[in-house]
Amino acid sequence: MSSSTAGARERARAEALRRQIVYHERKYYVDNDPQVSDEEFDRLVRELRDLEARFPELITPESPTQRVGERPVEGFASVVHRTPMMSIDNGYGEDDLREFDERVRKLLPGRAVAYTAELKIDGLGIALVYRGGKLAQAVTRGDGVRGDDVTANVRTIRSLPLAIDAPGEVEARGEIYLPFKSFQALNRDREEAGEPLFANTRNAAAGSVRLLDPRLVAARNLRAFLYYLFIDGREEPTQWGSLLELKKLGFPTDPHSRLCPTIDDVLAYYREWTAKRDTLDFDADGIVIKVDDADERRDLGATAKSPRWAFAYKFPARQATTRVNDIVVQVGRTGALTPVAVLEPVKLAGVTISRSTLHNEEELRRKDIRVGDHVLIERSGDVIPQVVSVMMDRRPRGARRFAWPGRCPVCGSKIFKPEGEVISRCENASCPARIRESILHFAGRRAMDINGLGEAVVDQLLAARLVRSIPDLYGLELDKLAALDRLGAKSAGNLLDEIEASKSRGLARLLFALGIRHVGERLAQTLAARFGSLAALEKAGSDELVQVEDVGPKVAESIIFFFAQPENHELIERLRRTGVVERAAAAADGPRPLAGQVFVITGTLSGLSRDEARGLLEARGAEVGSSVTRKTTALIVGESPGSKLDRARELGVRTIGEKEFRELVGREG
Ligand code: 3B8
Repeated sequence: MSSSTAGARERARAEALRRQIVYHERKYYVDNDPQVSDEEFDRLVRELRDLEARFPELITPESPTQRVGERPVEGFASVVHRTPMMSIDNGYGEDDLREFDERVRKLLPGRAVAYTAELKIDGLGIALVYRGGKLAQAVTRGDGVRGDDVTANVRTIRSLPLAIDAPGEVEARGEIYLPFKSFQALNRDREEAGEPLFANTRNAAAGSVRLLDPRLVAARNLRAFLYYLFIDGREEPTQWGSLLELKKLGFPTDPHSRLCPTIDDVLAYYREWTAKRDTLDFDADGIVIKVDDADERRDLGATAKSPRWAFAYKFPARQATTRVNDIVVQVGRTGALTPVAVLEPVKLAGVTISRSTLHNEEELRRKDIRVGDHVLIERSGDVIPQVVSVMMDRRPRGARRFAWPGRCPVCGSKIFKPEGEVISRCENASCPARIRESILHFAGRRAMDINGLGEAVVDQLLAARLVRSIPDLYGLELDKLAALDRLGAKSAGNLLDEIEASKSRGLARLLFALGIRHVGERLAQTLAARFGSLAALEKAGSDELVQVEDVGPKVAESIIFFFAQPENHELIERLRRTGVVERAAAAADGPRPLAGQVFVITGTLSGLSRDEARGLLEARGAEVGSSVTRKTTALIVGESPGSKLDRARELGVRTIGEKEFRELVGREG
């Protein structure tokens, strides 16, 4: 490495890059209006990193490359808040809200009190302190008086500015949360890794902020909304003004907040969001209303616990009580044993619930759930229903404690629970339950995507002994298949076509479909790109594997272990003989009919997530951008399109509907 020092040119370039990156981060996270594709953005970051690597003297603590610390922290120091972070009084009924309004107006005679209505984000309260325009400290709410200094972790949240354009002492307060999608991805990864799942987004956000390694926090996609601002100890004249000022300073604020001149407007807001809460990509558990005027707020003051000028009006809890009819143990693809409560069916937020996972043996014991118990269940967001608690006063006399099995309930093999882990596993690789789940995983949408091979068909194939393991799928014959219940000649033919087509889905999907522990969808893509063939990956040693981004010693070991198992070796050999392995590798660099075209997606597509749509396009060589530019080939428009549609019209970019999109990627709806 040369030991030259940065000249004026490099210094200016680094500054320009920093300014651009910060600008784009802000457009993306704060204004919800990205200006460049992820690729273009990454290019800027890469250039800055390279420049800073060559000239370390150019690095500043506020550089966007300096969000993530290199080392784990030892723990979190306890910090006293400059002013206490109080909690808000809350209620559930319309009467509670009206009562709040009457109380407020009685205390402020002659005033026409206006309110700001905000969504109540179900996250983790945080206070950010900036001094001289730089993020100095981030402290959790804690008990309201003192919290934990989590600055190193909060710095990794890319939606929060490390520097703001305000020289004095600024304190901004708000809520850190985890979007649903990131929450689900996190739980999927944890499931694959055999780690316990987070019950809801709040626990996941809180758990993430308290990780000791900022590098792990950075990977969690935490977000934040700010709602409270002091500048040099002073507030803006109104709450609405605070929100505007926060945004002006570059802080993310919830775009759904509304200024409400009367309590009836607040009620309308509440009703609207009670109905629409499931359309949000984060979890909100109610609304918060605040007296808008700062003088009025000062006059109202606070009780010992809560301000008199704010009120949290919770959405109706998505809770219900029902009876536990049975407790069973399910065996997953990896052999993990999961206790499940079989419930007396009950309606909860429009969905009939008849089962609820109890996660693991420890959880079952901790909550002391017994067959015959009445339990309180809850659904938060679109998360699977959870048993919150047992209603002890309703426990029947004969309530039966569940005896944890000593052997696999399906195949009777020994079960194994590693020291220090909470999950026990069936170790028998040919356990029928494990085979069933492996086939379902293999055929799944995100894996080999064999349409029509769902639970009912797989169960029939196994029962009829037409399939005993994954490779058998590729030897199925039409007449035998058509003879199965409820599978006529036509659907049997379609299924065979799908199975045949699955051979060419590409190496990444095949790698994911194999169900190697710790190899999720994303890592499968990385590995496929890096190794290009299954044979090359099979031969890779630990040293070579850990060179790959996102592969640590634990993951490398798991990959090597997988290929070392004789039964996996045989599985792959058999897949090779059917042509799956070669065709998957060939498809990885197969035809790219959409190469050179750039698509952008807006709105929701029916029965297809954005990631899936993106996958379909990218698999055909197209690029998927995050914002409409002159280079965009076409904008794909789903239900409730956003501002990208306006932008496309402005630029005269072609728009296509869902039907046309499906034709484009050769996917019938
Ligand atoms: C005063 C105002 C506590 C809160 C507040 O989305 C106070 O305003 C508070 F003492 O906890 N979770 C919000 C949220 C939370 C609070 C708030 N505003 N939007 C939230």
